[in-house]
Amino acid sequence: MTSYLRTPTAIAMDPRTPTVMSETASPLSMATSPTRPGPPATTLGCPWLNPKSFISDVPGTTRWVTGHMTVVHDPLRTVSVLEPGGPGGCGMNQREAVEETARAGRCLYAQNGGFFRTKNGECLGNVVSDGVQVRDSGGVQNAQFGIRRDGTLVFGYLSEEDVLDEANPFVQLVSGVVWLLRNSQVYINQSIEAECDRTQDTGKFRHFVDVVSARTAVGHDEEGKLILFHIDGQTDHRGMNLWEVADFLKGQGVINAINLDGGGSSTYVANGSMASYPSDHCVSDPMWRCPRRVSTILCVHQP
Ligand code: NDG
Repeated sequence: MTSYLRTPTAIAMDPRTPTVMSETASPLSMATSPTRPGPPATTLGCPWLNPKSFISDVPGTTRWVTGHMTVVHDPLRTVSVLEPGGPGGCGMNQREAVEETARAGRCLYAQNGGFFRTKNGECLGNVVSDGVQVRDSGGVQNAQFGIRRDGTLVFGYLSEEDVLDEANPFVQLVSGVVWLLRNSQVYINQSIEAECDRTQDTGKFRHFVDVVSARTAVGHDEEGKLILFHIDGQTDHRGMNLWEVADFLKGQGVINAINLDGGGSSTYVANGSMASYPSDHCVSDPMWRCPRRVSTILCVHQP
């Protein structure tokens, strides 16, 4: 179903919440410095960042999942949506391994982000990267995650006017498919009704939701901290369906969350190295698994 939004219903997390440290950064200055200066990426002395790994059983099943949750205290200054391979990557329909894009962006931690057209690599949805509007979905309704110039975290559905707002513009914006949690409630059935399922290629919308697979998501907790989430899997065999992801995140105190690109695209990079187990078979020898070249990534970097 392709749907276009009439009334915006996104949830905004006000940055004035005391625990959110947000300093307004100029999108212009961010736009002009795509590569961050300074020493090689390291997590030493980053009290604003808390990466965790887990091996958890999925309630009610015999399945175990492995993954990562990365908690970021100051997302306005430390989280960027990056185009594949660097600025201009979406315009060239480029796809790149998360490790490569993360290296160029000097990311401490990174995971894959938005969906792409599998036939030609086209980035899908809205993309705003470090203050630069790269791509506009033209009002197609899918779950969004964005950060506005004043540090407000935005989750949910956006009208075209919202996306283009100039008073408090988005400095980062990426589109997923399925608003997993809305105000602490599972919002999957409503998402199936409301969203454009042509953004994903896993099959019918319901199958995309119900199948176990590797998954990637982003959300926030009640203090306004950003939560990056990733699990390993293999479509139909291992991982979680979206109901299980939503329950897991809810159990971790996540208030709003959206589902990002998953399956073979699910990748987590820590300190420059891939820390996830990809599900795509390598072309050279299918015995081995190879990271997929993907579209945008979410990058956690030094302020
Ligand atoms: C992954 C997605 C698929 C999407 C493709 C390209 C899952 C389970 O990447 O839907 O079309 O973005 O999220 N699979 O294979």
